[in-house]
Order: sequence, then structure tokens, then C-alpha cells
Amino acid sequence: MIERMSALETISILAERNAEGAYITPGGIDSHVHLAQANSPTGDGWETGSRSAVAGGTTTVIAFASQKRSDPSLYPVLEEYHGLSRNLSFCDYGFHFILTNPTPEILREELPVLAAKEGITSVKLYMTYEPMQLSDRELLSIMLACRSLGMTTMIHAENSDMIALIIEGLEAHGNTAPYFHAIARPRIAEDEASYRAISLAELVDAPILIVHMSSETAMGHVRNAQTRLLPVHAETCPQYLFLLSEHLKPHSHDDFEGAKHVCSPPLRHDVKDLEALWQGIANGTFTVFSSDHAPSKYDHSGGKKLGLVDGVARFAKIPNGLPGIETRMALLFNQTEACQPPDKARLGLPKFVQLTATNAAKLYGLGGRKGSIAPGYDADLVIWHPAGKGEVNISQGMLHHGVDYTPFEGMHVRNWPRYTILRGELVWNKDQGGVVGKMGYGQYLRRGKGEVIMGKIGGVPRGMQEHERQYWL
Ligand code: DUC
Ligand code: ZN
Ligand code: ZN
Ligand code: ZN
Repeated sequence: MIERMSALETISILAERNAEGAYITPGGIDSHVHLAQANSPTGDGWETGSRSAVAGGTTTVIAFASQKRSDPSLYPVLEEYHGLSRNLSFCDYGFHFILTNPTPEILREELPVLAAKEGITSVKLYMTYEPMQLSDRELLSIMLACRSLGMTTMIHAENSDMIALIIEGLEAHGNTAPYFHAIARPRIAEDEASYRAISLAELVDAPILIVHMSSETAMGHVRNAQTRLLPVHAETCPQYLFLLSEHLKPHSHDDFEGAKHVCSPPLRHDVKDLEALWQGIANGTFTVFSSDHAPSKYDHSGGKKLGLVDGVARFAKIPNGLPGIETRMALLFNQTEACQPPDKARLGLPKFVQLTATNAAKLYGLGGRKGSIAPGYDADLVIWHPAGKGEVNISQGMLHHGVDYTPFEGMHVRNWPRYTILRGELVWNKDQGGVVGKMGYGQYLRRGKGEVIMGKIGGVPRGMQEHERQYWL
């Protein structure tokens, strides 16, 4: 095995042998994936999910260890999720906690220990979904605790009551087909919650990251906050850049097939929505580009068809989330100048690297080790095909995940990772052998404190002057 400190050495060896004329980028870091999670019953486990990751050029994933409301402590939760992943991963990995019951003991006593000893330095919080959602007061308490520990607070921002009201009305009118999922969760629900999340974070001067953003207005709230130097980060995902709500409509032979495109926030209606998000990619509003790989099988009695109740489609019962861990890197690389003529390219290669690897490493406490090609870093690399080679029509048959469809079926990309290298070891060889890494080679990563990438703590708040905080904080 090639040791750490040898990324550059690795490149020179590969450049001589196999990589002539090809781009080499850092191994992808997918900082938002759901694997073997209790609340996605037929989703990928670690074996299939991490195998799929390396086949798509991702060498590190950060998945979720999800607290149930009834869990009074996070230690058993972590043990459970270690148990589900230990010796099963093809890629390196860490965990974020999903907090649903933020007791004072957890915030004051457990989080500091888990950050220092277990290297879990980020949490995800939900503003929607009854079993998981938190009140504004709870969000504030968690943000404060995380701020003092140098942890990153990720937020799923949608207004729960707006959505509940619309679902009630849709169901009363018998409008329960998959398409109505996109009606039930309008952009304003995301806009309002994103603005509120930013306001809460501003009050307590805490860094946040709003996950899986899909709305131009919500993105504008983030952009404004960043302009005021607030430490507000944003994430978007392939589905919000490439897919529209028309996919939720009935397909030729299967009225329920729209269920394959049910995610939250939902796919938006208009190509203008996609264009707006591409602007956010180009102008730096988005800090990370992750898959939000949240897979459920379509054709499985316990999976997507959960939304078919006695033969009647009920969108509100369809598990939310799409698979995408393997397609993420190639879909974005295909939009760079490496694959498109200059007037068609959506982003440059440096931005591709920041969005798929470097920024996630910094934000989530893996800086100095992951996310860049430099001395002292792990030799985690993707070697692409030379220009003009390696094109692929994405199809379910070529993928390595555990689910039975891809929402990106039929999309054409001009390049695909030819080799994936994790800590100096070849783990994916597209030409010969496919996934050649060993299950269990992936290591658990104890992460350090996250860096603030956008804005700064102690910036210029609008809602509360710095001197006012001294009386209560
Ligand atoms: N949020 C996620 O992060 N993933 C899937 C569904 C959801 O609501
Ligand atoms: Zn979410
Ligand atoms: Zn479709
Ligand atoms: Zn998610």
C-alpha cells in the first residue's frame, strides 16, 4: 500500500502508466448519504452503498446515525450505526448525528465527548417531518451547543405546517398520485424555513449549512446572508440541477412510476428553477454538492410501493429520497470545461473540485487529510478518461447500488471515473475488474472541528448587535 504523504508520488506513477492525457481530481467526498438508516427501510446498506460510491469516484462518505425520539442517549445510537457499517465499507466514512431529542444532557455532556473522542463534529436537524422535527427553541439550543464545540449544524429547511395543510387539502380532494408530492411542498415552504433557519443562526452567531436546497428564493436568502458575512453554507444535489417535477407524472406503462422521483424538497416545476441553481453553483453560493443518496427500492413490497395503498397511490406514504451516490461525480464533471466547450460549461474544474471534495473536507473536519491532492493528504484520487473517451449513458444496469432504479436513467455523460484510488489502493478500475477494492478496507474517520468557509463567526449581524449579546450569551 502507498502510505500517506504520497499523493503526488502516486500521481506520477499513474501518469506514466495509465493516466496520460487525463484529468486527475481528488477522490470525491459525499457528505450527505443515508445508508442502513432505520427510517429508510429498503435502502442501501454499507456493502452496496459504499461499493457504489467508489465505482462513481467517491472515496469518502459521511452518513447519518439517526437518533429516535425515544433514545435518551447518543452512545447506543452510535454503537448501532458502527455495528451496521463495521468491516463492510469499500470507502472511508464518518457519521453525522441526526438529533431528534436534544436533551440538556446530550447537548452539555454527550456532544463534547462524542466530538472529541469519536470525531463526530456535525449534526443534522429537521424543521419538518413529525417524528423528527424540532421547534425553533430546540434549533437555537443545538446551534449554541454546536457553535461552542466547533461543530457544523446541517438543517433540513421546510415549513412543516404549510406542508401539512396542503397535504390535508390534497387528500380531501382525492389528489394523491405521486405528482402531488411536488404540489404539497411548494417553494415558499423552503423559502420561509430557510430564512428562519438563517435568522435563528444569526441570533446566536452560529455557523449552519442548509442541506439539499432547491429554491431560487431560499438560495437568495443564503446569498444575502453570505454577503453580510454570516457563516451560512448551502448544499445542493444533482436532482435539483438536472430533474424537474414532470418526472413525477404517470409514465407510459406504470401510473405509479413517478414514485421513483419523490424526494424532499421536491423536484421543481420549471427549467428556470434549474437555471437559478446553476447560477448558485457558478457564483459560489453553494459550498457543497452532495448526492443526498436516500435510496428505497421501487419494486419491493416494503419500498417505494409503500405509497400504493390497496392499489391507490398515496404520495404522502412514499419514502422520500433518491439514489445518486454513484452518479454524482460524473454528472457534475460532465458540466465542466473538461467535457463541454467553453460557452456550454457550467463550471470550471477548480469549482468542481471544491464542490465535490475540498469544501466538504474543510467544513466537516477532514481538512489536512482529505479533499485535496497535496503532500500530507491521503492519496485519494479519481483518474478520468482522456478527453473524448469514457462516455456513458447512465443506466440502472451499470450501477452498483442496492436499489432497483436510477432517477438519472438515460442521461448521457462524456466521462466517467476510470480509476478510483483510496489511500493509494486502486479500488475501482472501469476497464478491468470494476470494483477491485476490498470490502472492509474503508476506515472510520474521526473528524476534527469544522472550518467556517463562508463568512465568519462574529460577523456583522443585523438582528442583534454584538454588544447586546453580552447581556445574555
Ligand atoms: N431529507 C434528506 O436529507 N434525505 C431524504 C429525505 C429528506 O427529507
Ligand atoms: Zn433532509
Ligand atoms: Zn421519469
Ligand atoms: Zn438526506
